[in-house]
Amino acid sequence: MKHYKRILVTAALPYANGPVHIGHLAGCYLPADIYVRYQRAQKRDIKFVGGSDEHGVPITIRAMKEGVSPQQIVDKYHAIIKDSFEKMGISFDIYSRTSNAVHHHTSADFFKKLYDAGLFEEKETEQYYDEQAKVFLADRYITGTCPVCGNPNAYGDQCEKCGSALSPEQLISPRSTLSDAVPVKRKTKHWYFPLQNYEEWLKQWVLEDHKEWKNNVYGQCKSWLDSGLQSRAMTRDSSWGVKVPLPDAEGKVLYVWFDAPIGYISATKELTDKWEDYWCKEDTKLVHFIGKDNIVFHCIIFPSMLRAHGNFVLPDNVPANEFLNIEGDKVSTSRNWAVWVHEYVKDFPGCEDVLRYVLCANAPETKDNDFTWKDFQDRNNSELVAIFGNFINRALVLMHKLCGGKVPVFHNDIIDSTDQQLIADIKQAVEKVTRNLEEYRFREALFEVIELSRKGNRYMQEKEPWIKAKKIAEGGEAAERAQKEIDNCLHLSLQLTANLAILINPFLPGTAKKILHMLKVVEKMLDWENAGSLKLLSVGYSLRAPELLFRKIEDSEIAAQIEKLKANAVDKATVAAPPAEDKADTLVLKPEIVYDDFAKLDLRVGTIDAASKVEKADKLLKLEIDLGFEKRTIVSGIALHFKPEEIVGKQVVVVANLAPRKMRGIESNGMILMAEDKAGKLHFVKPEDAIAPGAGVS
Ligand code: B3M
Ligand code: ZN
Repeated sequence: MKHYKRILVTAALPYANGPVHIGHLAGCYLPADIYVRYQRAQKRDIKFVGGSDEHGVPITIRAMKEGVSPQQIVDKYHAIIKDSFEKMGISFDIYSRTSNAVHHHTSADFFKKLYDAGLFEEKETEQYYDEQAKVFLADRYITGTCPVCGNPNAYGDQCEKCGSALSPEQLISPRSTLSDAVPVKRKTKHWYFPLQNYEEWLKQWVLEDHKEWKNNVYGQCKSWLDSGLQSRAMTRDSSWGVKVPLPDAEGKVLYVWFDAPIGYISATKELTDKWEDYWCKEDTKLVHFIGKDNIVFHCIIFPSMLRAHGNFVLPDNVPANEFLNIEGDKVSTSRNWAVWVHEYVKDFPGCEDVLRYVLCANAPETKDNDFTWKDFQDRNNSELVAIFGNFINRALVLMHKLCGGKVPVFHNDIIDSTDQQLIADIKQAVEKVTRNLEEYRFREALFEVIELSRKGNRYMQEKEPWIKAKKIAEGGEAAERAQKEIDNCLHLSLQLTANLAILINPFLPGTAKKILHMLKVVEKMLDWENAGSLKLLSVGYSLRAPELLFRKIEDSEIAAQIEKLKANAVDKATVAAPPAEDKADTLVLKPEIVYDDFAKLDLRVGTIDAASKVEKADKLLKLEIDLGFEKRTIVSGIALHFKPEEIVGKQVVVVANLAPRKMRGIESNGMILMAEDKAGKLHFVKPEDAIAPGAGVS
């Protein structure tokens, strides 16, 4: 193992075009924070940097749609995001933003250095431009008439009516979907970074030298490298972003994925004059915490940029998590299927540690995982309250009752095997927690801490100090012995409590603080080197009265959250996936199912008899579908993709046994299957030749 002198931890810079949800926390901010708090307790030289990613197309489009400036958008969300992190105890040493001047300089200089070294390819291409919105248009932002079938609403890359693959050039009378203006062709020049030149080096560096990376990370890198890398444009035509630092680059900015990771460097610069120690010295351990959709950028593209630049260290590890689903469904910001952090902290004040606990205990470390409110409640009530909190509370209450409010002496002469077992358990737990934390297995580490408190409860149960207390009244030798046994039990239980404070601190820092307060000890006690010690509290020291660490969470609170989630969600069928711009392709399948799961679906061919817009719902169409044996009303979220009159007569595949559901007051009886292409456009799934409606599909 390499010896490192200092550690630099980064957590992905969230886009400042919306608030953060619990999936973000579970994906990278919480694990990063746990790791950092642990390393700080180890007294290592560590810095934790983050900030908002304030550039990129989604931000400019959002600004355009809301009729405000991009700066107004990022100002708003940067403040909300920063506040959410603070409230949740994500302890960045700096939380910066990429619209800062230092970042603009740093990323422009980075680009210039690669440019001067001749490491970019310059290419000129022709692209459609919207003169009104003043932006170049990606294919999916252009519509026009299909040259094949005459459909007036074909997209720049495909006609949905006849299925022809198109390019924007082929559209008759093309229009911009942003402003409805007629787009014009413009030549545009961009600078491409030839990733293929780094392929051989990457294969060695990732696939050979970093076999220890998590399977999900290593696997994704391998599949990118196996399919071959290509040049990637590192500039965009836009007025929002870091200006390309070249004389002939008016209206060009750096591609958001070029500048954003350099934001880690800029933030470190802002944080400390010694930033070069962290970025340029080989004995720095650089760790990027990210979600799985950012893997290629952090493991392939950014390292290639760093290598091309030459002055900087490369990441030692990129412990990316998978996704956290909510109540069985993928988080979707456009559908508002999410638990927002700024709302959680308002709804559950004082329960920040509970969310930290649940998200870590259930972290999507190796596969996608599900957050449910029921699980949240169960983990709080039956783990935090009933095990961890209960043990500490018992230890303190009994100490006050049976030992006069002071730490009792430990009588070595009567130590027994139960005591010895507990002592061994403490030492072993410390080792396991430490190893798991070092190796980024936060779930397991947390599990070991809770296990240890469970053992504390068992110990107490076996020792039964409350029964022994009855003997004291009897007086004599038996009473003396009983008091000694009580002393030993509570002495060890209190030392265990102090140890639990140290071990839980990286995960639940607020809880660790509360324990410190009860034990009347200073924060220094939380230093990791104290973990495993049985001399953390001195004999005769008087402690405060216990206060409850966690409160019970009631059924009504959970019901209210589930209700809120469902009420605020836009129906799934009504929203197409957000544009895939600035996202890596996800190569990951849903978990395997058995045939029986599939066989539960009753799929039928239907014919659309009628279609009409649903009032006050831009995205919904009300469809009357003929299933042969009956007619059905189905509400479908395809209105942005199809005009009602275009789809009458089309055949579709219907999920015919889906439970009915009300949308905008209309009962929808089933749903229709649609395929979604990369650009987020929808296509009908239908039999190749027209057949009688009602036919089963399997
Ligand atoms: N803003 C993408 C995201 O939030 C991006 C991360 C940048 S990290 C340098 O998924
Ligand atoms: Zn067509």
